[in-house]
Amino acid sequence: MFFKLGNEDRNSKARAGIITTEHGIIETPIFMPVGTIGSVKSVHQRELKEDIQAQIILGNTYHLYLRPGTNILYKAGGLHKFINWDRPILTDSGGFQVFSLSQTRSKIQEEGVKFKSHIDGSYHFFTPEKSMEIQRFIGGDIFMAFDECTPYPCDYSYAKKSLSITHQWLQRCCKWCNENPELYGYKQHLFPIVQGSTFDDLRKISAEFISSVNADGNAIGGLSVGEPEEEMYRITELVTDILPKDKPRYLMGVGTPWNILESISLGIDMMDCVMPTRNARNGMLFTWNGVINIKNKKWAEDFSELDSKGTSFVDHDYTKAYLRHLFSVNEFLGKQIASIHNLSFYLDLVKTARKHIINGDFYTWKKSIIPTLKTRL
Ligand code: PRF
Repeated sequence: MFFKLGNEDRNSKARAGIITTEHGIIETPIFMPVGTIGSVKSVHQRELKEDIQAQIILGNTYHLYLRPGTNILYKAGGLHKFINWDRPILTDSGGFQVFSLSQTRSKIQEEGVKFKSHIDGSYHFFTPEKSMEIQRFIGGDIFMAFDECTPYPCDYSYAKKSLSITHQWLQRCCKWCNENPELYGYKQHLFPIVQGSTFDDLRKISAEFISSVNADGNAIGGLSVGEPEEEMYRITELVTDILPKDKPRYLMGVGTPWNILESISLGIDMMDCVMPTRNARNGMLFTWNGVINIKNKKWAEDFSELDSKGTSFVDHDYTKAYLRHLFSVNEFLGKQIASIHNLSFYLDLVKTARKHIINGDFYTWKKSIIPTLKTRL
């Protein structure tokens, strides 16, 4: 069985479960570190596994297709072998990155999307079939349908037209997958993506259509793209109320520690975001006591350990004053320490949330902890 639903919280829609893939199990709710181009930026695979205890990481079709390309990935025996990561991998389909990174406005047609590489300006054309083919070469345990993530704000007529294309693309993805088996001898699970911007009726149509495909898991896209947080929560709940209960639900590109807890509370099982790593590289640390900007002068002579409640070795081996120094002289090690810290915190956050779901007190715990998590230290 791919997903086993375990405890359900009585006072919220939070649930604990287990996903089983051929590269190992994933205990949900889970946060998935983003490893866009075959590396979680500035973190070794060994640290990811042993220290951060990541259970699954992400890769991106758009980036891996441009570099190193499918030929090298295939010769390596797939992404797991290429990067020496033997736990599960999920790949995003490329659509979202095409829109956010391509040099010119990428052109979407029913057939697919034309885009200009952000690396050398060369032109490329992605179709749902092409995205599936690249994701077969990458060999992720979970891979995503090709979709369009609508921008925010988005007018109704555009969102409606875009949704219809995303749904047609899903059917083409499914057809291609049925006709083209896996390359590396293990199963890849295709997740379709609900879109529909912030329009209730479109989201409802999309969630019903996506559910009817009967995939092993389902995703919610098109959120956390600039809309107010309340809108994001409202749409997430509307969609999780429709998606099947016995399949994992993945909210794409979310978010802050409090977004993560609120999403879990609305019935989300999987999340990913560049925030813990990207913000770490800019000196922002998320902790159980609140948010720290380590570049701030106030830490210059603070010789207390980085995070007394932290689970990672960096939290106890280094002081705030030392990390601030590393940032002020722009040493690589500063970004490395901050990234390991933030990812360890995010993984600890979802692990603790899971414990509270199992204990039956998730809702009160979440409510009491969020104001502290948001505090600026
Ligand atoms: N679609 C895909 N990937 C995504 C998104 C989406 O809508 C988002 C939106 N937050 C992040 N990553 N394919």
